[in-house]
Amino acid sequence: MRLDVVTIFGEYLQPLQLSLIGKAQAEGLLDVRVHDLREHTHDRHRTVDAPPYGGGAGLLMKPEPWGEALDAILADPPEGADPRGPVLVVPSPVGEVFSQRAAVELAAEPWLVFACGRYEGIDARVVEHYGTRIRVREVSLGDYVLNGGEVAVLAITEAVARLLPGVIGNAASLTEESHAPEHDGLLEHPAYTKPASWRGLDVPAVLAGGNHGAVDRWRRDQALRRTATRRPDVLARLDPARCDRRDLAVLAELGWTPGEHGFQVEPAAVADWADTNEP
Ligand code: JCQ
Repeated sequence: MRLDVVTIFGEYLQPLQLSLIGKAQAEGLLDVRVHDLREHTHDRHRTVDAPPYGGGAGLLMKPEPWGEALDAILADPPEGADPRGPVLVVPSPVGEVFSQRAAVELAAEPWLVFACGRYEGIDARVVEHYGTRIRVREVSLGDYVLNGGEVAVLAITEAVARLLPGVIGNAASLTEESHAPEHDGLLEHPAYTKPASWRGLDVPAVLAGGNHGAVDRWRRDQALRRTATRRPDVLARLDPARCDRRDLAVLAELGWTPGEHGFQVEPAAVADWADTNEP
């Protein structure tokens, strides 16, 4: 997979040389190329920013350096590129929320281009223009603001690259994790290792009891409870058809009832959760 990253802070992408992503690059599974946007300016100050039309705080990124930088990248496709070209990924607080599903979709692409905005963002015509030439995805990591797209690119790249064949040795560690479809989208159960007792806290006895059926059931209960309390939005989308009687009993105890497509709870629980999680 080829990844081109356009940024004014190339040093921010240095962590991609480390650990599994660095190893994947050394092994030729991944080809990451970082491009300095300022190489596509033509004034003595290498200007990439300007004030917004219509007024307002801060500066925007001018479109011309972006046009030159992205055109140069598009003119140099990797072997085996999709005829539609790369997907242009633009981290942005106003993008679609990034997810494991989006990571799986991007991992199926042979070529991704990332555009790292800074200041108050990039002139809107850049996304508008490239949207007529290639596939563009504006992607948010969540409802908070970063100083630029670079840290988002690190996160997205890690989520995508670890799905590539050969990047993670143990394929089971990919399917046994939170957000894997076979977990019905539930959060993962808590996990424990040695010692059996630590600072007065004991590992739940069922986990050391050797009864695999009981372990599976305990883990499912914990996953349901965790999801209900921490992510009511996720629990609301749980498919009742994938729940057994015990699941329904655990959820009923927490105030959740099955409906046509998902689950419902006393509205107060969702309001409480929003109060603590939304600005
Ligand atoms: C990503 N959640 C927040 C900041 C403007 C493209 O325009 C801009 C990009 C950024 C960087 O991304 C984020 C972000 N997910 O702040 C401002």
